[in-house]
Amino acid sequence: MASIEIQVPDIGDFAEVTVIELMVKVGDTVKAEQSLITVESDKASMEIPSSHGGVVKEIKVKLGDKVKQGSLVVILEGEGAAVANVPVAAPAPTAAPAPTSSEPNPAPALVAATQAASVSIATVSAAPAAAMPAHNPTSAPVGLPHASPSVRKFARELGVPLAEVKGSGLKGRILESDVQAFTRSVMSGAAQTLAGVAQNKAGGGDGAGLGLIPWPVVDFTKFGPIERKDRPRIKKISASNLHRNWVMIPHVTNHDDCDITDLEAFRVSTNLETDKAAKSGGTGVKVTMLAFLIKACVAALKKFPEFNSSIDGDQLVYKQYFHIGFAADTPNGLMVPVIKDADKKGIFQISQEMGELAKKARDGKLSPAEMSGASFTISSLGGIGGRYFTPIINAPEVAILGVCKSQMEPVWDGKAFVPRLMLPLSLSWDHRVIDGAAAARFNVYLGQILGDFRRVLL
Ligand code: CAO
Repeated sequence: MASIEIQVPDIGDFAEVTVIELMVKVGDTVKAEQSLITVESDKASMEIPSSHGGVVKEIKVKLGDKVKQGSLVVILEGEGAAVANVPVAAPAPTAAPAPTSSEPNPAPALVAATQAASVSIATVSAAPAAAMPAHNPTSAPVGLPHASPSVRKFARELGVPLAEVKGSGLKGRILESDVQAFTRSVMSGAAQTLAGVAQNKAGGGDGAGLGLIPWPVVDFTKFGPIERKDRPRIKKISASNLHRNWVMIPHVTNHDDCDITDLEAFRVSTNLETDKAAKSGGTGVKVTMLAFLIKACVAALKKFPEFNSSIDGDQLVYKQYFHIGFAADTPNGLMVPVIKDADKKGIFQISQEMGELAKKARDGKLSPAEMSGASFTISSLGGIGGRYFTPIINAPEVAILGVCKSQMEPVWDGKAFVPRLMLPLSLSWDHRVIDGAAAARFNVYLGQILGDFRRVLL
């Protein structure tokens, strides 16, 4: 093994430059032409490359040092004869490096990014380019980011908006470690890019995060009179949740019909009894179809436990509790109160709690605790109308049941068409957890229970 001294080459017009970045550390293996340090004059920054390959034995400069042509930069341990004082080639300032990682090695040895070059880099970064991740900053950087060409290239390859990265180097210079830290914090959700913030503000998103074309910006007044109103706070919160759930969960919806003729007759007769009892001092709690649906879903969730689960990394969390959320339409927007421990409650108790929670929701008085902890949700449009719809799963749940208005329909009983009250069901499920066959079985089983509620006891 021979020691090889790497020195600052002829750097043209610059008598003395400052070391602003160390790009290797002792023990690193470097290749010939790999950049070792970045230096800066008042006009340009340059990377000093190695003339040889080898392992870094000693670094002879530190941040802030003034160096000039011939200054010793590092000592390498490498194969072959020791080559001392070999000047690397003269600096060859280039324009902005090509925006792809396949750019040729900078020849002959030095890459200088002048301020003018930086401008063109910034321009390239802001425009979508085929070979690099699209980044659409919503505001142009004020003052150019202070970073070496290699850090710019690194940021460009990752699609990191350099103007948004805080530099920890000398005079706020952005180092490779700053770009890495920025990327880590965005990936972990601790920070957001300006483009991400704008996307959230837009509600529909600007499409940049998904690689979509931008959301159309239309001057509606060109087409007719308009009125603008602020979106209610609850609608904005539920919009963000719905958008995330729609985008992140691979939804599939299975539609089915079930026969609730006997159940509805039972419900109506029960309510008549309740009315009579109320007249002589009874509780007067009216039972609703939704309460029966909650109870029937609990039975189906017990039979198909993956519908009562949540994804947690590589694991599936099977909940042994049955807290059922139900969508409630309120003047302020959609709210989802939760019936806790529905498996331990009877139809009357569930109906009563539902009535109280729905009223609180409409009055805007639901507490966060009353809206949290659901393991499955039901969205019923039965009191309104419609046939089928595709409900959006309420993350981190993995399924939701949509119910529409029951109708009398002619059903073939093998000999004749008979009038039966049919309830349309729409079950949306997360295909990462549930398969189509399981979803079809869930709906069939639910239909069997609603068709003959005695099955709940089995
Ligand atoms: N088929 C036919 N009729 C039905 C029915 C069904 N599936 N479900 C309820 N009904 C009837 C009820 O029997 C009731 O009739 P009566 O007054 O004659 O008894 C009437 O419709 C009104 O019921 P309701 O909607 O007030 O009560 P509910 O228990 O069915 O629902 C609640 C309560 C809070 C869920 C409901 O008021 C509500 O807000 N629904 C909308 C939910 C929603 O917005 N979902 C969409 C979410 S996605 O945007």
